[in-house]
Amino acid sequence: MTPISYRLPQQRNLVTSLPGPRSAALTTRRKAAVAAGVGSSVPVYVADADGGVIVDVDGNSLIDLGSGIAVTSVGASHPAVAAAVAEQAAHFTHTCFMVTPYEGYVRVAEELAALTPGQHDKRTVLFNSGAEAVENAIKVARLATGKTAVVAFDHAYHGRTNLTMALTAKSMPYKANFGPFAPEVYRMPMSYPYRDEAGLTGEQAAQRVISRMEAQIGADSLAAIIIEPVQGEGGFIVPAPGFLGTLAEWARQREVVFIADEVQTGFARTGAWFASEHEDIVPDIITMAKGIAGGMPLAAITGRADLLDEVHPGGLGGTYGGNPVACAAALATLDVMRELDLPARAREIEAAVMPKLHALAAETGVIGDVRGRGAMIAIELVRPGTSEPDPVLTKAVAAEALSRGVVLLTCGTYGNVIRLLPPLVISDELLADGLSVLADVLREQTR
Ligand code: PLZ
Repeated sequence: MTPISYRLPQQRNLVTSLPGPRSAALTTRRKAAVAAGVGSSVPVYVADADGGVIVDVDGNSLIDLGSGIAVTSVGASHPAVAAAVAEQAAHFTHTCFMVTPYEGYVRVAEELAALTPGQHDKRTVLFNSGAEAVENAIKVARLATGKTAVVAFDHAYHGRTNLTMALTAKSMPYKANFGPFAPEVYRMPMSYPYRDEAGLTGEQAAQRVISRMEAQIGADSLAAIIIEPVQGEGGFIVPAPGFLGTLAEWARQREVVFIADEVQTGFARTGAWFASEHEDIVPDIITMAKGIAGGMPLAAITGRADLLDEVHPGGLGGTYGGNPVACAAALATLDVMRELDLPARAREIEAAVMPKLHALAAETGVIGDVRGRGAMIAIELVRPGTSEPDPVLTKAVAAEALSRGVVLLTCGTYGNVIRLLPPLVISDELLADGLSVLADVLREQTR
């Protein structure tokens, strides 16, 4: 990787036990002021963050292996992003693109047309969150096709708004008691190589979906298929090769809009600009957010011009969508990603991490599967000698790693997946230290 200069020392350093007294005091205040429904995986409060470290209000330096859920790929305070934000904020923070437009929005749209897969004519709309991007991709697909049904998959995560809750698979905590949900959403079996019957190919897994779609919905009623090319919250599930391509081809022939939800996988995370590229998929519409703007809230849909331009003027938008400060941050972030060749850096991280996790699997016997792409890597924890999920061990490992100064996120339908999503600018040394803590903890917990 091109050498990076960091503002904060890139070291794990604990000066109190966790949470320290200042974090504990904030937790008390929080309980009296913030709704209980908002959780935090880690009970320490942040004072600063840079590169691969998070410094808490008690002065502890933690290794960040989560990037705020795959957001801060260029770090949480990259100087180029911070400067672009300050510069734009000094001029105007908002005018509303639907009232008085500005160039930053147009430039982001031009960038996304060039970066996303496919050479076709494309159009873009900007939003504030991944869920909002997903909602709007479905709106466009329905209007453009004149059809209503939408297919989503087992283990899918697409957001917390009403339509995206309907698309999301997991009940607890995302959906339970929040219904009724939006209608015309159909759920299909995902390709999940670790848990599918042995030898099931991607094409066969796709045929299983296709025959169900034809029997239960019919292509004449189906507006869109939405899928994460590597599933995120559901457990970093990488479908078998050929699964995505077979579905995309079936959709293309039947005028079903193929939507790739790349909110978590996009922007260099998986070792390519977009995960669709690993399978040579050219989605009709791509949803994006998270990594796009170095931590500022921005989301987008980019897709076929003929689909997006079907929508009547005024049919898409929102007060803050494509906020000028967020657009400035995105333009700076994309420059940094190119300058540092972060897709290549994600592949380097994969090459450094995968062998260590495979060795740990052989040693401990509780890792049923090691999977992922680029710097989106996971281990699925199971009871020894079985494929039975072990969510208790998973939770214990994340908690113990935190107490030693490593922020590790979990995920998965069964709560038994530890996922690694380090900032792509993390140093080799810090990444190695974080992994050695994970290894130590897992060895101790399974002894
Ligand atoms: N699509 C593929 O991963 C967000 C959400 C965590 P928003 N994932 C993290 C949580 O518990 O809320 C996500 C995603 C994919 C859509 C979304 C939604 O993006 O920006 O959180 O709305």
